[in-house]
Amino acid sequence: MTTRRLVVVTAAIAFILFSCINAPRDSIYDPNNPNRAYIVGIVCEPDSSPVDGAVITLSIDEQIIKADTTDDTGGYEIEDIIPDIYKLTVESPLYYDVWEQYPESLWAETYLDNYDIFLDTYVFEDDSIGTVIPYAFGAAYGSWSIVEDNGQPEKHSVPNVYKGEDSDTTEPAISLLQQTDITAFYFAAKLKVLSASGTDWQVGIVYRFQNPMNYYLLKIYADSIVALKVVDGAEVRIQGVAQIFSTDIWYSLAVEYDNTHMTIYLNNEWCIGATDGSIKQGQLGLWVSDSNTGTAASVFFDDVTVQLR
Ligand SMILES: [Ca+2]
Repeated sequence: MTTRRLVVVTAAIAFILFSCINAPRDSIYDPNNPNRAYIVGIVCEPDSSPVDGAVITLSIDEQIIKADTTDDTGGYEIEDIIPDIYKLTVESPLYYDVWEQYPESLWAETYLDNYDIFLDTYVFEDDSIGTVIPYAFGAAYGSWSIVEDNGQPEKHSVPNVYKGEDSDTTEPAISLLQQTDITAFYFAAKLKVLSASGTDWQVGIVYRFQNPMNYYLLKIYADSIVALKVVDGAEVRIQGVAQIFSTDIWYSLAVEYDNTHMTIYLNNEWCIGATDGSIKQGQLGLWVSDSNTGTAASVFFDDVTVQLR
């Protein structure tokens, strides 16, 4: 082999070796890839207003790898992320349950510029006992207050719950979330009727509430679940299903509503689908009624979820 040929062969081998050694740096899975992922975004409430002081964490197997805290504009930024699959969580010191996203693949060259996160569940943990109108709520008819309930912790966020009570024979008790003019949404709440209630208890959630005489209502009785609307003070049944409900048990009610179609879920399972768009928009809220003389309906509500569409 001539010297020149030896040099060429050596150079070729060196090039191949060099290429092999460096090849992984072009891989999105390589921790040495210089183009590491980042996430930038805003943490918001359901109405898009910013959440200050929310903590965003990236973790693997429950170990926190990176974290950031939102500023008063709700903004956060996590950079220089080692390529991997993460669990992304957001926790706010006030009012909300933990938000979680898993898996989130953050390989190199993953640039997430508008990763906005909506916290959507009101848990009442930061509203003091006795509060009549808790955070995010705006007005209440009848008797409402924040109380403690430490029972069945796996069924709801403890200890605080929002108690509604109706003891008169005329108007139901209604507490409304602050935001008005909501048309399309997902709205859910957990509720438990206390066994001290009379036999005529009726409880539920209201939506597109315009005034105490006009709104939609999803309510449960001891033996059925019914979607209806209240028009000029009179109930108009839309659709219902026979179902046994007991006191002292937590149930989850939810309504998903686009312009005209409502889908109703009981304990996170499809229950009723119906089309009705005569009331176009309004507030969301909680509802309790007992129309018998001498008895009252008492209900705990918790984990109220609002997602605007
Ligand atoms: Ca709670």
